[in-house]
Formats: sequence, C-alpha cells, structure tokens
Amino acid sequence: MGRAAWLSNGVKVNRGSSFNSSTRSPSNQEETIAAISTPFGESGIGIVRMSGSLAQPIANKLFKPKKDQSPFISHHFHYGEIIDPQSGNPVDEVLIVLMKSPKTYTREDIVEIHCHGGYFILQKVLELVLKQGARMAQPGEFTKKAFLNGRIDLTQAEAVIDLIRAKTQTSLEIAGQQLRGWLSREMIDIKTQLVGHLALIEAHIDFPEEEIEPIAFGELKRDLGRMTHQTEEWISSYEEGRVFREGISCAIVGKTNVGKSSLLNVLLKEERAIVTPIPGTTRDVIEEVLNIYGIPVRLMDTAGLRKPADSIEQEGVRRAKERVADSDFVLLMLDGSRALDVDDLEIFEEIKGKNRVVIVNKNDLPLRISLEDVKNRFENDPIVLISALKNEGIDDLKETIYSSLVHRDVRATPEHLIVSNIRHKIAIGQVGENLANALKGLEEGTSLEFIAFEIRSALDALGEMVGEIRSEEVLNRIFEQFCIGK
Ligand SMILES: Nc1nc2c(ncn2[C@@H]2O[C@H](COP(=O)(O)OP(=O)(O)OP(=O)(O)O)[C@@H](O)[C@H]2O)c(=O)[nH]1
Ligand SMILES: [Mg+2]
Repeated sequence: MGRAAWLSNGVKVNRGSSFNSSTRSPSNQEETIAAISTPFGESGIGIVRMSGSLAQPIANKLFKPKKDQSPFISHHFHYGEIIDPQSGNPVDEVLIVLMKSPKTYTREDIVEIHCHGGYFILQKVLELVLKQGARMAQPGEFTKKAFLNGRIDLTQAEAVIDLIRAKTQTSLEIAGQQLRGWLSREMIDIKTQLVGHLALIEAHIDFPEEEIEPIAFGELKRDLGRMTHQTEEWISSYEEGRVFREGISCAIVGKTNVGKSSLLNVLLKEERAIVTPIPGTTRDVIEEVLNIYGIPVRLMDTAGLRKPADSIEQEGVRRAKERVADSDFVLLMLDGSRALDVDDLEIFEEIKGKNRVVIVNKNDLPLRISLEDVKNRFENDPIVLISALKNEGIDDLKETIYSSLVHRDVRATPEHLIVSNIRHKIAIGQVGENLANALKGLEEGTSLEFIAFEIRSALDALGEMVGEIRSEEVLNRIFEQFCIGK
C-alpha cells in the first residue's frame, strides 16, 4: 500500500537495484556512427570503428575475406582486405571484428577495422564507411551511446575520460574506481534506503487514517544521520581527489640567481632550463609536468624577480608575476648563502595568501640568511633546506609539497571512495543538505510533508548525478570533452 501511495505521488526516480534505467530515450539511436578511434599520425595499426545497425551491412560491402566467404562470427577477428566498391581496388589489408549487440561497448552492433596506421589509409577507409551510410561520430559519441543504452551510468561515462587523461597511478586508480561503478553503487545504496523511507512517509501523508505500518522515527533519524555523515566524508575527499585528477600548477618564485632553474632541473632529472651564475638568466616561463607521489604537478620555472635590467627581462618579470598569481601553489625560493634583501621582501608581498612551501637553497654553502627571521615571517608555512646543486633535501621537499596538498592517505579502495569530479561534489553536497534538513525537521517535529519534500529533493540530486534525470546541457558539457572515436 505504501509503495502504491509513493508511486501515485510521482517520485521521479525509478525503483530497482540499478540506475541503468531502461527508460532512457535513445536519441539518434538508429543512426550508425563511425570514426577513427586511434590517434592521428603514423602507427603500427589504426582503427576505424562503427556502431549501429548498419555496421555489419557496411562491413559486408567493404570487406573481402582472404580465405573463404564464411560469414562473420561475432567477437572474432577475420583477415582480409578492404575493397573500394566503386573501383574494385584494394585499399588495405586488415583485420576486422564484428561484435554483435548487446555485448558491446555501446550495446549496439560494433565493427572495428584494424588497418595499417597511416593517416591517409585511415581517412580512406573512413570515407568508404561514410559513403555506405554511416555518419561521422561526434566527440565521445560511442560512450554517449553506452550511457543512453543503459550500459553505464553518467559517472561511469565521466570516468572513461578521466581514465584516458590519467597522468599518474593514483589518478588512474581513482578513475578506475569510478568506472567500476563504486561511486554509483554507494549512490544506489543511499537511494534504495531513501525510497523505502519515503514510501512509508508518503503513505502516512496520503492515508493518515488507514492501517499503515507505523514510521520508526528512531530508525529514520539514525539512517538520515549516517547518510549525512557519509556525504560529508565524500565531500571532504574532494580536494584531494581533485588534486590527483586534475593536478596542480606550481610556480617556482624567487629573486634572481637563487637556484630556481637548478631546482627545476634536479626535480625533472634533466638539464631542462639554462643555469648560469649570471643573475637574470631565465627570461621566459619554462613549464614541465612532474609526478610527485601520484600528483601531476605542472611546474613552472620563472624569471627571477628584481628591478628589470632591460625590456626583455621586464617582460619576463611580468610573465613570472602573472604565473605566480594564477598558480595553485608556489615554491618560494630563498638563497641561504645571502641575507634577505629588498628583492626578497618585495616577493613576499607578491605571494601573499598563496598556498606555499618556503625553500632555503644553497645549503651546501655557509648559512648567511637568518633562519630565525624566515621562520618568523613564515610561521605557518613549511620551510625546507636544500641544495639544488648537490641534489640534497629534494625527497624531503617532495614529501613536504605532497603533504601540503594531501592531508591524509589517499587510496582508492572499495572502502575508501574518492570524489574527484566537481559535478559529483555539488550533487553530493545537495543530497547532504537535503538530508540534514530532513533530520532537523524530524527533530523539531516539522510536518511529514516537509520531510518528504527534502527526501525527494535528495533523490532528484542523486538521479541527476548518475544521469537518470537528464539535462541535455549537462550531457553536452560532459561528452564534448571526449575525443572523437571514444
Ligand atoms: N652552491 C650552490 N650553488 C647553487 C645551488 N643552486 C644553484 N646554484 C648556482 O646558482 C647559480 C644560479 O642558479 P640558477 O638555477 O640559474 O638560478 P635562478 O634562480 O634560476 O636564476 P635566474 O634565472 O637568473 O633568476 C648557478 O651558478 C648555480 O649553479 C646550490 O644549491 N648550491
Ligand atoms: Mg633561472
């Protein structure tokens, strides 16, 4: 009875154990799409991929098997040639595989033509495929089909792009966790519990006089409290998750000749930037990506900040300041063998409010800087002594950078979920807020209608997060980040 009342109240989410609802209306699903799925340039092989009902008929028209005319066996490679049907000329010697629906990436028929990896060959094969009636795929459209056909939910589709873009082991693990559906599973769990509670609450609203199972308020409060706490934990994992997924930008800043370029080189383990004893050596910004214990760090060596000697240096100093202002993090470098001077003091102004680590370099030389003074000026910031020349203190520096960005052990395990996507963080924040409101309402004895409203709003936020409640705008924003052919 409770369930019927709930249904009549038009809760937007579907019941059931999965978010992969069959009610998603397929858009352009009848069209067969095609694209080159491997990167441009020369390579061992290159793949032209098709998805849709025309995939097999098109393959039949273009492919000539080497041996016999045996029909395609699903999920098996076949060896032969692609023939231009107009001229009858062979285009390339290929391996072709047909994967029959539904056990495919998109849940539609898929054909992959594995050609030689030349740009012209692949273009030619794609052209033939398009001439036979396929349409050029848009960025991410294969994955979008996988989503629209209910094979994966939206968080999993987003994980595909994260997986492709992962730059370190940890970002790969976080994307993998999401692709395997761990995040969705947690959301399903919350959803199932909320739907159960909502059903009962709405039954009481609709049929207060009838014999309905009483609401166990104690249990409801406990559940809401636990879920609210859980959402808070996930949100607090976001900062770290984001750092691993997107990486950070980090500028090395300091006056001339302190050893900024030497530090860049020693961190990269290559002579990337020019190092000379002449102050003002670096003019332009030099950028490289470094992996610091799983965090992709976009490291920038900048021109030493001082009163510029010429217009080139002036431009260098302008760029340096710009990068410092834009960066997520700065490494402030001081020269331990010289006392602080007016140039240093000006830089301190420049980096006010920045997340930073202070480095005292040239620790192999006699110390002339007052460490006491530095500590007083930067009492809340970590200070690390290094010698970029002698490669000393570098591991210590890396550990300090890491722990300034990550405040606890970040491991993507089934027990420890990491939220790394801002869209998910916002949705989970919304869920948490609604549940906290519902809990407060219960404690204050507010009406059941109010509690039901908050729970329904939480369910909506969950539905939007996994893509069950869809907005074209959100979908476009997500899939346009993909490459064509994925
Ligand atoms: N003794 C000693 N010398 C160092 C150390 N690090 C750098 N140097 C020397 O200091 C000089 C300047 O080093 P750079 O790395 O070019 O300094 P920078 O901060 O990039 O200088 P600009 O590009 O001019 O701003 C060079 O002669 C380096 O060999 C160090 O740890 N100890
Ligand atoms: Mg330099």
